[in-house]
Amino acid sequence: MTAPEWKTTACILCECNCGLEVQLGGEQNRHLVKLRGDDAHPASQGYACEKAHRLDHYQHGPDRITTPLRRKSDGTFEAIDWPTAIREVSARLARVRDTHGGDTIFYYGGGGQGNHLPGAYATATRRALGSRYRSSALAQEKTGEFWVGDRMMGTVTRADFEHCEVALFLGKNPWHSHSIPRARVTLKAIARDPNRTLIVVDPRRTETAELADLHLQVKPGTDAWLLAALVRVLLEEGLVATGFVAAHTEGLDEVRAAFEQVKVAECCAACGVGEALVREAARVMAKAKSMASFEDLGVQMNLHSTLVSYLHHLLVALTGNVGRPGSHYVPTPLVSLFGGASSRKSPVAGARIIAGMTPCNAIADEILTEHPKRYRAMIIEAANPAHSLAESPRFREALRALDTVVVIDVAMTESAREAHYVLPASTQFEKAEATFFNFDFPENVFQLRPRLLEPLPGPLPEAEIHARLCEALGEVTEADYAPLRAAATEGLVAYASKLLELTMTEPRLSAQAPVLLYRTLPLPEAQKEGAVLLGLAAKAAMEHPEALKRAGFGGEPIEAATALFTAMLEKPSGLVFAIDTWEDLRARLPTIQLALPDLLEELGQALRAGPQRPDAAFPFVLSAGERRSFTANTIMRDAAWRKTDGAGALRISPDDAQRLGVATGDRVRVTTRAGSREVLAEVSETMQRGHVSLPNGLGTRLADGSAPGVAPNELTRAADCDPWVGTPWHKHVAANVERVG
Ligand SMILES: Nc1nc2c(c(=O)[nH]1)N[C@H]1C(S)=C(S)[C@@H](COP(=O)(O)OP(=O)(O)OC[C@H]3O[C@@H](n4cnc5c(=O)[nH]c(N)nc54)[C@H](O)[C@@H]3O)O[C@H]1N2
Ligand SMILES: Nc1nc2c(c(=O)[nH]1)N[C@H]1C(S)=C(S)[C@@H](COP(=O)(O)OP(=O)(O)OC[C@H]3O[C@@H](n4cnc5c(=O)[nH]c(N)nc54)[C@H](O)[C@@H]3O)O[C@H]1N2
Ligand code: SF4
Ligand SMILES: [Mo]
Repeated sequence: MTAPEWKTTACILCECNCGLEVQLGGEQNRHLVKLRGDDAHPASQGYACEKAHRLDHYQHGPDRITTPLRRKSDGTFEAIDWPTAIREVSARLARVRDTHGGDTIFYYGGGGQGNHLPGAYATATRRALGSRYRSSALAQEKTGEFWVGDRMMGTVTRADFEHCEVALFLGKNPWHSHSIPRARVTLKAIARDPNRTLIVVDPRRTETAELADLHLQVKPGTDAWLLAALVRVLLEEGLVATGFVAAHTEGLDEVRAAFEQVKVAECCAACGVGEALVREAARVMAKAKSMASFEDLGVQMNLHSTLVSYLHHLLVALTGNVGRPGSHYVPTPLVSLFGGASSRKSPVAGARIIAGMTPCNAIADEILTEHPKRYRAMIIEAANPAHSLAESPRFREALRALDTVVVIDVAMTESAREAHYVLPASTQFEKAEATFFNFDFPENVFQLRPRLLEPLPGPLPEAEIHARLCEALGEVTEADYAPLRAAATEGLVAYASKLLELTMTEPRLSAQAPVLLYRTLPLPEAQKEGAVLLGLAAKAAMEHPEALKRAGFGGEPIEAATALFTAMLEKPSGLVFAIDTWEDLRARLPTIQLALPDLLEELGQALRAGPQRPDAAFPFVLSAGERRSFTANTIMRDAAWRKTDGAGALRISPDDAQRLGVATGDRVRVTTRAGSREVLAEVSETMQRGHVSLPNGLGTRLADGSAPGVAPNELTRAADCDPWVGTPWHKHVAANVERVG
């Protein structure tokens, strides 16, 4: 017997989307039986972590839905056929649009960690409905960083950990959460090299902290004090990169003046890190040839999160770590997911819209009101906000108050259970898919993964669902397709020219470009859903001609776009689509604005008030949603996929455990101002006293009614969020812990 062939795909469990090779087998040859990292993937280069090997639990999840569902008046669901589903969903949404305005139809999601084509197709449906407000998980994690980055340097940066001398992780545990290519290889290389320094800021002794040269083990929620001290040391000890600061920034004097009030010793006492260690860290950062840093959920979902983002940006700018190898850069995106501030506000709560997104924590407020412009309908696609957003009970209540909720998902999720209609999607291995998390530099990578498996008869790819919805809404017809089908017979360039001509002259067709492409561009079956990429490649060719040209896609935009698109089809393991240079990046850098007066004001207030003191009734700080070896948001719903920590234990320090009389495996009750849950305890040396931690992605309800672990947002409150951008304080929830029984 010959061995089964290795097929190309990618992992879908975190933003790295490592390239994979898979052997199929098992029943009907539909199981992913052997998986390995794909050496030909230009970014991951053969790397994959332990989670990827268990992807068959996603493909064969126990909650898979295979037919459209409609809610009955008694709350249960009935199966309906696709023509009925499309007719009723489009009619109900059109009625909401015609009665209350398309701006009351809210769109949530568009992609998880590895599937971003649905969001691209959904733009056609959104525009057909006149929908104007949307959001996604990014608006509960990254919008503070976007807002600060945009105001300081007009953009968001990423960093070059592969070549940095100093690596700084702020509220991030990349050993488990990754987010940088080949994370463990890179971390070990930095740790091993005596000339490089790994600095970790985390209250827990994480796997990454264990490797670190300097672990700044802050008290939970006090990063603002630590960062203020670090910046102050730079200013006080003359460690500012004066050449860079003079050439590329303005506002140093205001920053200096504001930092007069920062007392290093007091800040160190406030955050619980020794002053000598803080000074050493500041000196190491300042003296290094380069520093790469990454702030993540430990600070972005925590007290003073936007202020911390600002102080972090100051640290980077004052040490001159933008635009040189090993430091921060601005990747050339194929499709930008980032964006900055605008003057737009959400219609009811008046919340700041950043990168086009309503803050997640404000969504329920936008619905649970009598305001005439409240959201009336919601389309939820490839996301599970009833589980992932703060204060799940209130979010469920908001969904129940809507006229129409449509969920497009592969599984019967917590969100799907609240829907009026559930539309089943093909899995990410049953259609072509792609990630827009493309952040590499100077060579940036893109992969259009062909489908691995024949689609099941019931579910449809999102491209097909949106095309059918737009057709049912009357936005696009066979007559619109005809000229494109004709042009396609003359080749890709003729086709692209025709598409450009049609979409430039008619706004309706411009809005429907994804559907036009999907319906008329002839592609191999296994890559069919990639059609929209021709349009996105054209946009990239117009916006970044130089970077694309360096990667071999030069010429007129149409030529460049068609060449790039052809290469995507020909290279299933991914390709370099853009090449930048550090010189070019430096030349394009705008003047960095060091002084943000509103945030300097918040710094002053924080320093005067001191860190939050615990409430006697809730003496613990709960971090609700830690990334562990076997967590992957709610993409994996099969409890059996977890090789370890199946129960999703609460981690607690040995001191606290002893005081409460708790041992590993005992049941404890965690109570917050929002709710109370029982869970198993794990006594862990990694935790400091007063800090407890629950994993993310647990507590999903399975078909048999069981729900191992705790759904973290049963314990959080929507009002507990950042005053500027509304990001939640999930890592800092006041809690009590008691022994059960
Ligand atoms: N295994 C796995 N990997 C994932 C995911 C997954 O579900 N599972 N999800 C992906 C996604 S969507 C994201 S956004 C990333 C998130 O990646 P991370 O941000 O790295 O993940 P977390 O574990 O949520 O939080 C990071 C750290 O913050 C620390 N922390 C808690 N409180 C504080 C504090 O007060 N100060 C500081 N400095 N740190 C604090 C925690 O101890 C924790 O180690 O992970 C991605 N990767
Ligand atoms: N308390 C607390 N809450 C948190 C966090 C935390 O740390 N603590 N972390 C937050 C963060 S950073 C994030 S990113 C969010 C993640 O939360 P969400 O953005 O809501 O997304 P996921 O849990 O990743 O769910 C992805 C959904 O996509 C579905 N899906 C998978 N493949 C496909 C497909 O091909 N098509 C379609 N249509 N659907 C598909 C899955 O079944 C699942 O329902 O959670 C956030 N919530
Ligand atoms: S979980 Fe992330 S790091 Fe691990 S294999 Fe998948 S994409 Fe790569
Ligand atoms: Mo995330």
